[in-house]
Amino acid sequence: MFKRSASFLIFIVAIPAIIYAQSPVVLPVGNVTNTTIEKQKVSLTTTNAKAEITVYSANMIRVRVDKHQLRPDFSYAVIARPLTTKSDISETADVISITTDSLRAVITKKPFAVTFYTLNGQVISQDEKGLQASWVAEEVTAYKHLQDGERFVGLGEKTGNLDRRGSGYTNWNTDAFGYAVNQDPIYSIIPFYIGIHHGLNYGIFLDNTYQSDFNFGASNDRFSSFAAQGGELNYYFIYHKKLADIIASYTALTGRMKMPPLWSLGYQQNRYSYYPETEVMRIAQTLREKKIPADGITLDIHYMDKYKLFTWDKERFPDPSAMNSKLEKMGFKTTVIVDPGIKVEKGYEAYESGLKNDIFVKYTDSTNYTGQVWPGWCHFPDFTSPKGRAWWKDQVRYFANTGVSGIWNDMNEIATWGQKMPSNILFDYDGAGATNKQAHNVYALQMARSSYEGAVEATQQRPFILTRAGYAGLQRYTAIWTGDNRSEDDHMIAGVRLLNSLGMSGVPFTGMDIGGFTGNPSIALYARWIQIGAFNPYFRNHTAVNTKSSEPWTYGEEVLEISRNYINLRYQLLPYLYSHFYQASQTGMPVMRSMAIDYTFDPQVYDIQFQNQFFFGNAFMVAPFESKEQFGKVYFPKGLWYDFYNDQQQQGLQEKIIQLSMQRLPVFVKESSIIPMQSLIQSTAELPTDTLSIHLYKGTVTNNLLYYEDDGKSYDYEKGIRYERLISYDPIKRSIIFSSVNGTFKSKFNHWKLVFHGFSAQDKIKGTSAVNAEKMAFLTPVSKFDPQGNANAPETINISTMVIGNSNNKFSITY
Ligand code: NBV
Repeated sequence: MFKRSASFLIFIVAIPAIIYAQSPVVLPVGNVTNTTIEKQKVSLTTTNAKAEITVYSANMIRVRVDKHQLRPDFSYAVIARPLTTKSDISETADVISITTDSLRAVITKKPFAVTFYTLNGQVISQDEKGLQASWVAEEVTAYKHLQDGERFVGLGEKTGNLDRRGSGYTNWNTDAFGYAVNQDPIYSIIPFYIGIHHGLNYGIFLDNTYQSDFNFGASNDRFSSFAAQGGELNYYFIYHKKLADIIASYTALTGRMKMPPLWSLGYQQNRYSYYPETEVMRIAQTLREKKIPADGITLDIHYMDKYKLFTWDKERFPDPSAMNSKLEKMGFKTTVIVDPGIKVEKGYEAYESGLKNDIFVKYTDSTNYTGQVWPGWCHFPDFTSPKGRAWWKDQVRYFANTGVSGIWNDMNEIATWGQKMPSNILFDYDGAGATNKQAHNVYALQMARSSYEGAVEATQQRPFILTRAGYAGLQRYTAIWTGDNRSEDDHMIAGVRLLNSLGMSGVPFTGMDIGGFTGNPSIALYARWIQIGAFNPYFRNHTAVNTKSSEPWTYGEEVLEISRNYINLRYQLLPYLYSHFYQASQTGMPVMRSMAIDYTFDPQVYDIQFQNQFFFGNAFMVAPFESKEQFGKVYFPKGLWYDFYNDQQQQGLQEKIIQLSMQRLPVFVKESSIIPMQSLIQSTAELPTDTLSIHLYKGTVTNNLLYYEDDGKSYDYEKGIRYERLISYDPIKRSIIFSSVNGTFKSKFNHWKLVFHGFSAQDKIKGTSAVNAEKMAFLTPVSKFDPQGNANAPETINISTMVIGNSNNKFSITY
């Protein structure tokens, strides 16, 4: 009896292994047969593979597995090398354990499987028993056990809900004109996501440029998985207690953005296309006449001579340098679009020099690949070759020489008519050689890199670079926008989620076409969209050819006033925004933040009613609603909240129904916030008054802001020519401390006006100057256009203020 049941047991246990081993198409990694341990790295041989586990930092472990010998290490995304860090690696007959200061990885040998634990033994992530990692033909997949209640966020520019549980995604850069709000894939890919369960969160970055597929429990209740159609299983596992630190580690690995030019944070007016020159000047002039602050004008494909790159249409733009310098004098910078396709045309300079330098991507028989785009049949520069990049860098000088300040990289998925670029196109891949299957997803990243490096070399200033497609690490070179959305309410809201997801995937400089690219928005939709746009990192207004113009005056007087109100606000908030961009450049923390970053373990944040609420920097919580809604439900996370427009206070951990109005976007300020603001300017070329207003919101939690300034255009800040000052609010000590200044840049502001919100007379604020009682308003009341009506009443706030001279020394305010 005993004997029988024992053999029965063995039989049950053995079944999966037998099926696996006999499966004609699934090749498992298999059992570990050999181990070599050196310092922070374990190299393994298994039945069917080679593997390498490296401690990258105390919080990051890299796993590489391939059917072959591991190839030389190369990545377009990763710029960091492993940090020397304490790690204990031990081995027994069954397992290898790696312990760092913050996590433990245990590799079982039979079969090869990895589990990541916290130091107190909680499972963070583990390979799914029985499946682990395996190949089906060239496709490699890692299967991770789906944890109870596990959520997934991030994965870059992906449609869908904030919590991606139950969904699957494909990573393949795709031209997705007028995409549906649930379409996948769209333009850009970043194979990095964050998993959340049982009060823990971790990140996984699959650094593999082939098409990859992520499954977060779609069509199964057992695993989450990530797969690549070729190449090695090469992923980085990141563990931190806070989600923000996972972003910091991920961006330490793949790089952070540098400071953008200040002007690029202003309002940017685009359309497909503004031409001829008189039309461009009319737009610029009207923005100034109507007092709509703006910094950027963008020229779409019609500036070129028959869409040929590095040319100007001589009739439409007879003297581009003169036009750009006129614009510059009016406080505008010009951005031009570039596409990768170089027209095949004898005698056309870019074509001839491309041929001469042999920089185009090729078929396997060494002929140049030809595909069709705007100019007709084209060849495409190989941005994965140093030679191709050098050529492009030389070409983009052309723009710098005509006074262009921004380069907008479009169609770089690569988009071609037919959208079926063959697989047998060869790329240099920095010497390693690759087919389109491996190189496709990094083409755009390398194009943006070439534009960025070319512009920096030509001007020695910070350029504004924009891309449509990309890959992990794109933040090092470029801003990104979400392509050809539609003028529909759900697109506006889906756009918010796209930007939030990009932010959690390491990209802080993001925007979307305000008003929608295809079609025409209603008046109310345009108004709501421009309000939301004022709280997007990249404030881009754009529309397609054959649609209504997208300038703020197109939608009537009321919308013009509403737009002006919010664009004005954006310009007044530039010191706050700029400080947050500096934070992004130092820590990777995005400017536009999903609530999941700071309130990761609050389930309400993922509720579909509230998942679109986002933070703009540390202080503002924005609740975007569709323009047709009369009422909206807002979720207030833990803490105390102020209504931005009237300072009404609201306790957190509550939902509240609010009345909506076309004139006003619901915005709330978190308690203890510190918000530096300047006087209104019409463009960043204009200096604000020399008083910086610092708004302080009384609260119960400590908070600080690193206030930042620099010259707004050069890289001198990297040499210390910057102005940094930490402002710390401590409600227990009842103090606000302004640290002494760090850096050698001289602030634009000689006076600091401290503006106290929520403080009362009993608070007895004490500083170096007297306290005054004042009233203020953030918005100008919108006129009532009916001649019978009166103007709308302003929403005012009672504040206390104190003006102090700005010296570089430390000082404090107490209350
Ligand atoms: O260059 C024209 C457009 C541009 O306006 C848009 O922003 C890009 O996403 N471009 C795509 C080419 C194709 C438009 C149908």
